[in-house]
Amino acid sequence: MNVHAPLALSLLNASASAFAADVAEALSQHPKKLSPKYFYDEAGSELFEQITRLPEYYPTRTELGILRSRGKDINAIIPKNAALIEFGAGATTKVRLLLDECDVGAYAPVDISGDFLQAQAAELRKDFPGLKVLPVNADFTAPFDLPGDIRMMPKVGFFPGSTLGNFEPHEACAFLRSARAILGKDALMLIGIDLEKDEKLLHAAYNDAAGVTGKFNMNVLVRINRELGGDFDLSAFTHRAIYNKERHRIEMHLIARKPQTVHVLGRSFAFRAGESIHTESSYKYSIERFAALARGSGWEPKASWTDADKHFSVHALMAVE
Ligand code: AVI
Repeated sequence: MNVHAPLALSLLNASASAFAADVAEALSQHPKKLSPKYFYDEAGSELFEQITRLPEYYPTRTELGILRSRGKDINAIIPKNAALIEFGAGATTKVRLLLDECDVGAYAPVDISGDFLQAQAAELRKDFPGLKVLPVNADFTAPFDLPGDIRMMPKVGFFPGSTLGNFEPHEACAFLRSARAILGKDALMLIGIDLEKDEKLLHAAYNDAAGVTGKFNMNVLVRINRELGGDFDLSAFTHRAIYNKERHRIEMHLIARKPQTVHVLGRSFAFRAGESIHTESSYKYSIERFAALARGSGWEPKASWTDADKHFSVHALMAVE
């Protein structure tokens, strides 16, 4: 028998019971609110990849454009033979742009999905034969140990995609502080942040004409039905994304089309017609507000780059002693 199987099973059970506990709490609250981290099962991750290719969803291609055009400037800032540590590991398109342009000696992607991580690492080793690829199987929002091989190398964190925008401001601050502690004292951090802009563009990006974002949002109900024995009637809910100007964030909601009672984990949860489950916030920053957040979280802004329309930004931060 594989000696790691019991550990893997207990981790699986632990994450299943965390999902169960969070859903039970989310559906008992007023207003009902669930963490966006539960979007990303296999189907949800695939739907997110589709979102990144939608004509209305500007963030991914705009950030890629910045990384492509500013590769030389980024290389000028980062130390030679650095270790690049990516927080979360999705498609490798973005990191490949950095690896093509910058003098990086090692790459350590950190992600909770071990299989996916190993597959991505194998591809990168083939394409960048001189690069040490050292995947770390861990939850990047909690403290984790860096691989011993990079202990003596200068560290550069990489957190693209404006994933920080899906954290509440206090969580964003806690993440940046934790990243500062993990990376150490002379570290740099490269981070992609979506910017405030015309509400119409934001609205279109999160209410796409093809309905992919709606499917992505609704997938969390599919997941609750499958994994927690839920009986959500998907046709009785609808996707809505609105811009909350005061709080500088797009909010995604699932709205009950009619009064109903849903059963999950053997418990009943009542919905009024029009009642919402708030499933995600996507915070949009100005350059100044992001710089203030960074300064309050152990980092000093060193440089920032945007596209010509100022839709998206990439920041280089320096760890403060
Ligand atoms: C992953 N994250 C940065 C995306 C965003 O734009 O907030 C998730 C997303 N939600 C709806 N569309 C994309």
